[in-house]
Amino acid sequence: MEKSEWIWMNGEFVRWDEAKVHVLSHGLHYGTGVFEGIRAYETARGTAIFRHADHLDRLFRSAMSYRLELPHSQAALREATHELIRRNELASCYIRPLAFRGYGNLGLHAHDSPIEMVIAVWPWGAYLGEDSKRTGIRAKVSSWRRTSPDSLIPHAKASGQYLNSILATTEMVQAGYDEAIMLDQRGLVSEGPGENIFVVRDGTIITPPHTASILDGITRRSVIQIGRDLGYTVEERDVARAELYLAEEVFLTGTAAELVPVREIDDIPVGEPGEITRHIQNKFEDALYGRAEEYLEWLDIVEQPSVERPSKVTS
Ligand code: PPE
Repeated sequence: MEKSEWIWMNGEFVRWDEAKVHVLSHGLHYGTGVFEGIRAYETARGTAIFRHADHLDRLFRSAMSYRLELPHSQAALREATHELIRRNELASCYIRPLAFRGYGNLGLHAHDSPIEMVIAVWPWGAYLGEDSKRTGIRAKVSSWRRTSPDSLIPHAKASGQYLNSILATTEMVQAGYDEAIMLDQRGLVSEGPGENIFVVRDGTIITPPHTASILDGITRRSVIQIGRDLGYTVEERDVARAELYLAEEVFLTGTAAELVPVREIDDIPVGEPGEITRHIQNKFEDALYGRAEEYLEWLDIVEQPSVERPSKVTS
């Protein structure tokens, strides 16, 4: 990964290489943490954090689900993130806030360990490759089922839960594909290891519902709204595995991945990125880069301090 200079850690700005934890930190042993993945883009109005408030809301809901009382307010975290981006002088970046049980006591009585919080920002290019956003990827249905809602909390973005995504990713890489698609405990389509999924059938855009063990993706929400605003019918309903093969178009959405078309699933061609996928992808990119008036409210602009410019020397 590409380093930046500063990391925000428990209320202070520390050097990237100095942001360290004790090896007996609770979160390292049991995955007791919650996090977010957010992106900031360079726009004509300055660096803009996409749906920042929605991401911070989700962080607090994830924390609540696992009974983690976060020691900083949403407003304080927002301000810390703005300052961090300014200090690192980044025009665009990926933003990773993380709250975890730190060093105190090991064992399953988690409340004995204090909660630590960090925010890191760094430049991170397209997750599945820049080309894949244009040409599409090859996906494989995983043999690993997505975390079921009766043993963990798919709605929470919790550190330990990502072992499930890592099993699916490792299997998919070894088999030679670009990304995995996971089914839920019922055998219906759920999502990717780090993305939500959409299929297009008979011109209708369909995505699995909240009851299919998905993460309530913020890109998913944006795409549902953009799709409807563009006049498409968007349905949240269960998707059978075979519908992946029967679909006219399939695409994945996520903060890191953005919007990635799927051109092949289980070696069955879906085809080149389709018209509806491209239509939504273009509008979504306009929203990210501040080119869509109707979605400007999604952008949290990082204000730059006014710099005193030396007055021009005239001869
Ligand atoms: N499902 C999962 C399991 C998931 O991790 C993500 C985000 C999504 C759906 C899409 O959610 P959203 O980003 O709000 O649209 N995955 C994050 C972490 C990826 C990683 O490799 O780490 C991300 O995209 O930032």
